[in-house]
Amino acid sequence: EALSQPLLPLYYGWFLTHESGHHLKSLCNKFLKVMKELSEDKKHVEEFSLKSGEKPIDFETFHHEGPLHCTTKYCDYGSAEGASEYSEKKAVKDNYGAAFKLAIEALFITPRTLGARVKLTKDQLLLWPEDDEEQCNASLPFGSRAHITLGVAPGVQDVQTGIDLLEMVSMMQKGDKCEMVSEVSEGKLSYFRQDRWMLELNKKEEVKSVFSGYYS
Ligand code: ACK
Repeated sequence: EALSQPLLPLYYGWFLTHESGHHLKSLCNKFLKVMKELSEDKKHVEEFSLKSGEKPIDFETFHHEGPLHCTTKYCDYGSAEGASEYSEKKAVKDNYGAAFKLAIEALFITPRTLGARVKLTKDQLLLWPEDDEEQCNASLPFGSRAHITLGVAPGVQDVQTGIDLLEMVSMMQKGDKCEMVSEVSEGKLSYFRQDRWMLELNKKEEVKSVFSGYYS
């Protein structure tokens, strides 16, 4: 028997296919290898010695649970503000279960999080929630938070990945981006102070995904 009330998910988002998830993880491992080599290279000791009192990044302790995905709207099963409005949107209903290609433009790492920055198309932005507070506060372009969490440090929540990304995007907008550290074969690696790094890929990586809700 059908329920009279709709069920709202923990979040809506694009879920990577098995194959694309695999592909993204191997790209990420290459990035971590570059970072590890850099951290062992004496030339870059400065960038890796933290002055903010945080411990240096230990890549080995990062972990991620659940499916690889790019969150659009966090609904908390309906408790989050704007959850039911979002689920009623025409774009959300029309695209539920549809397949999308997502473009990965960068990978980033901080002492707390490891993620992939997603560049959304106009059509994909129709599924982006209008009420992203942090993004509005920092007056960043719509969809700036779009990312896939690949790992978080022990005791850190996944939501931090998007917050870390927004901070880096905000610094980039202000021209506050610290120096480009090196050109590696995959792209340009930049350092953002306090052990934050971003690898802007020369060639955007495409991953396949399905737009859906996560209910567990
Ligand atoms: O890595 P994420 O994008 O960060 O995917 C997970 C997913 O929802 C399930 O926890 C994201 N998430 C959690 N809380 C929030 C929030 N308040 N705003 C936006 N995304 C959130 C989390």
